[in-house]
Amino acid sequence: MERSLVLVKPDAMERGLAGAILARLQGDGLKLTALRMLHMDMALAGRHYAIHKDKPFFKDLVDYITSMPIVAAVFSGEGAVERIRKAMGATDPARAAPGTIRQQYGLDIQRNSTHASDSPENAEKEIAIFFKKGEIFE
Ligand code: 3AN
Repeated sequence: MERSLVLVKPDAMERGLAGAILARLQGDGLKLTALRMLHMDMALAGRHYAIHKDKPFFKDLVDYITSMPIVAAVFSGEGAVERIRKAMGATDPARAAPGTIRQQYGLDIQRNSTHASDSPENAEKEIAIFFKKGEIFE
């Protein structure tokens, strides 16, 4: 079964939206198969955002994602990666389609409430950063 890593980011945690975001994805028929609350440190953030390490916004992004505890989850289902990215909407909440999570909750391109894996291959890499095998319940 296809899997995706979902993060509820600091702006959403601060506003008490973790439950609403997880419930929304469960309501879309995706199965919650792992869940964890953690405070990401610089090393973990650097691994998770490795592809952005040369971008001008990298430092801000790492400072932001390490600013408070977040929720990490694995969702499983057929076509999970694409379905979750659709439910979340565009990276920039201002451009996210009506009814999407980022359109509803996102504040700006950095404080966009959620992260989701962008391909099944990256999902497996990202899941391995946050969860051990025994912590995922298919
Ligand atoms: P997505 O999260 O939609 O896959 P990515 O992977 O392009 O988007 O970007 C990862 C994260 O980096 C975004 N969620 C956002 O928080 C941040 N980000 C992306 N582009 C910018 C930008 N131009 N300025 C500030 N932050 C950005």
